[in-house]
Amino acid sequence: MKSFEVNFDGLVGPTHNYGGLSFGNVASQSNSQQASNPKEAALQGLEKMKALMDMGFVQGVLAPQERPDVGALRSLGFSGTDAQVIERAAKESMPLLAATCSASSMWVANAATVSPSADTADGRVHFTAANLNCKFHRSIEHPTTSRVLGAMFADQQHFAHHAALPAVAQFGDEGAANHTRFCRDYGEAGVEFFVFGRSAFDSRYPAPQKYPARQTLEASQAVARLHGLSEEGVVFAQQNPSVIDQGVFHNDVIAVGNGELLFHHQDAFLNTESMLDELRRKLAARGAAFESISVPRDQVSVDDAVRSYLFNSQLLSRADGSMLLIVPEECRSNPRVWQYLQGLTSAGGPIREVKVFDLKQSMQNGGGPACLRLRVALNETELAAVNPGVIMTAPLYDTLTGWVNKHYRDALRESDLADPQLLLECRTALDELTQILKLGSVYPFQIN
Ligand code: SUG
Repeated sequence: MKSFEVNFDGLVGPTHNYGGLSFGNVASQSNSQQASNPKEAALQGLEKMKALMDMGFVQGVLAPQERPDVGALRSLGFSGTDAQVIERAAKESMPLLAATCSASSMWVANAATVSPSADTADGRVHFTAANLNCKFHRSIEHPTTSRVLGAMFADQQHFAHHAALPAVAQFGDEGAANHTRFCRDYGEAGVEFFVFGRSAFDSRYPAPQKYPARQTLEASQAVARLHGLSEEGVVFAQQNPSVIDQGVFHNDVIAVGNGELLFHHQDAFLNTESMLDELRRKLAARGAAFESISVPRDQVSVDDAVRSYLFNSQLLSRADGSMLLIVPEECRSNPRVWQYLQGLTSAGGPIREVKVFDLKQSMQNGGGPACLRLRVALNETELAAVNPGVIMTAPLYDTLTGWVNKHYRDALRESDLADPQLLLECRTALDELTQILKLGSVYPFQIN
């Protein structure tokens, strides 16, 4: 049976703004308080989705969330009408209002961890929503994420959904951003690679000193158990704590994998050689020939990797067996990274072509091409069971660009977040979107 990797991209929400909310994420911190352009952000994302669809990849779309999150503000003691809740939060605690306005659900690589049916004990595709509990603005995403994923992958014969892990730092889970799957073919059993930043219970694992390690070993192990993965089908590896301290807040900022290939920075991991050996051995047992490309620090420094987002790229398999790398514009404007990429594609290795996309609006908050997509490997039967409303087509692209142009503002500053009209605009837009994507009622304002 044919199988595919489907990329579900997060649609940028109408409140996209630069709140400076993510300590440890260099871009988020350095662009704090700049004016954002939500319309441009959403259109840039849609353009990438359309381009991949036009290249022949199956492309899906994942809906944004209702913001400001009035329910979250109420849970923190702000009361009155929705407009009063927003007004009081703006007056008493702008940081809380900014957090509840973040459009951060667009980085759907953090929405969930997904294991394809070929890897799981019960032969279903498993999803665990990420608790994202390292940052308040992200910790409020998972209830709606679960409802949206449930509406997209509703068929229980093929899809199993798990609630987010307990919301404590010991089980900090950032979803697919710290998870990669290797395989010979998407439909065959593969090896799932979980990368963690620290251990919650075992002090033998070193931890970063300056910035938080968002993912724990214990969270990754729990997800692997929930998904029914076998011992031979998983590898756990620790991120190098010193790169976390240089701004690598997720593994997908320093490594990307696809098929039988891991493309990573020389300094990405601890105990790199033994980890690569384990991957090689476990993949060989699956009939796959694992390969890795290590980018040397003297060609591309960790700082260049963080600034350019070289590794936050999409590594895609083409019909002829070669691979394509989708990178952000920031890679072309960095001379060392661009030179490295020229060498890479002409070296006769698996990566033959690089395509560049302008995703500046998202990049300024630390979200590159890989952050914007959730990968779901599906066979033909499973793909047919996905809600067809969320699969990108030329007419859907036209409808969504029209929808963005109709509802989104082209400038948003912190002071605009206090405008109660923004909530109404968001609700009106999302109500229409649930009809476009045929999701049913997934948002708090629709359910209450
Ligand atoms: O969690 N930025 C996100 C970026 C997530 C990137 N995702 C992956 N690497 N997969 C984060 O740090 C910034 C929001 C702000 O500052 O307004 C933010 O949440």
